[in-house]
Amino acid sequence: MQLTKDQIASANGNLNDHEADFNYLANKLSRSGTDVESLVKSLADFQVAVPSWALGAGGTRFGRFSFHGEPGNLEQKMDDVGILHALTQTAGAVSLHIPWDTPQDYAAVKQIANRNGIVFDAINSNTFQDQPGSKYSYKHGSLANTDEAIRAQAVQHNQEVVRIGEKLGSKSLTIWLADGTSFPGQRSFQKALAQTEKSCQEIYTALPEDWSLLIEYKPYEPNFYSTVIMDWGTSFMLANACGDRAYTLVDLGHHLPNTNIEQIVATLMAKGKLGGFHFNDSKYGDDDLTVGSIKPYALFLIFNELVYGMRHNPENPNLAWMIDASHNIKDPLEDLIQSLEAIQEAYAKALLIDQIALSEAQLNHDVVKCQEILQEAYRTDVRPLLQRARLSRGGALSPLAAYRSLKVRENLIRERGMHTVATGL
Ligand code: AOS
Ligand code: ZN
Ligand code: ZN
Repeated sequence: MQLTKDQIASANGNLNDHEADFNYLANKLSRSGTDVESLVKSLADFQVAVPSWALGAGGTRFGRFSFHGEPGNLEQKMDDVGILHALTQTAGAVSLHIPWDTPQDYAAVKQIANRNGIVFDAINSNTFQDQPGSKYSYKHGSLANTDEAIRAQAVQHNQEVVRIGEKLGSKSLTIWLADGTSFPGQRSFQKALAQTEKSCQEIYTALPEDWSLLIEYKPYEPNFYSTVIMDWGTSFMLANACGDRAYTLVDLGHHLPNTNIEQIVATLMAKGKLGGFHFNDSKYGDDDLTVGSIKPYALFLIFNELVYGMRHNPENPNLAWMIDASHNIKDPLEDLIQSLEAIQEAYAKALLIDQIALSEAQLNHDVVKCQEILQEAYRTDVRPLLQRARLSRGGALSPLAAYRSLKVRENLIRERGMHTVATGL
């Protein structure tokens, strides 16, 4: 199924209310010196990758409740991203996971991507599960395994993932490792780190010249005593040990409670080493909840640093943005629409911060003013700007309302059936 611009325009209906809301806000912002046109353009240009594993109902180890009309293969997953992009105009990329999404027919997959205006962003390897047909098990680790042959198998898998990504036009490889220990004494921390560094270097040196390596960190889970790449410092160290095109990837859910993620972002960008970003939200840990559903102010503060870094740290690469969430009870497409909207909202509010006034207030040690400046931006209802950005590209006034009124899920069920199972979930 594919949504046409005409269908979306008809779902949009009359735009008079939008015009009134937009003009009111645009006038207000212009009076305080905001260039509204360029702000809307920045929003329209901002694209976030949808991971192929987010399109089906994910679930937890306690069960998985399938969602009707889920995609059953890679082509259908790409169609789903196409639907999201048509409605939101901000999901113009997909992030594949190998081997879950190894294409059978590259030409067909690329054709669907082209038809929907979707590019292939960072590609993900998987050495946290044993794959059918592989010789060794990753039960006791992959890139950090004590056994050289197992490490070699994991390195080769990553190289194979790069070859697949090359055929699709990806330019970066994301590594997330489950390697770690569940019990004290289980493994030497120093040896595990040294082996991981060596394995990462092997992967890095075999990368094509225009590729980069993104190293994700996570403090715990699935191992509950230690994770080899536990924090940004470890990832940063490994990236430095690899070379210029290796970077740290920040996943919002991969921090211990109350960690100041915005400061981590600032630190990494100052050193030109923030390469990728996984969006989600959480109450406790790596909950992978809808972006902005729990801590929208924290997301705004993080975006403030991202915006600052994008303006002031030219040595930092363009970031690979991706939503990293799974869903147990919501329609995955509706959830992704909500996440995409929350990302845009936080970005728009961060763009509204009066940076000149803020740095002046900082120099004057006017702490109250500093807070007021941030909150002035945060309290602005930026939704008319988001609507304008979407409409400027032929998207929906309200993606969620259009999704429902165009009966997308009902159509997908008609096409695919009630009980489908997405691969890799
Ligand atoms: C795992 O917790 C990480 O967030 C990964 O980025 C990602 O969710 C995983 O690679 C999906 O398989
Ligand atoms: Zn992640
Ligand atoms: Zn995660």
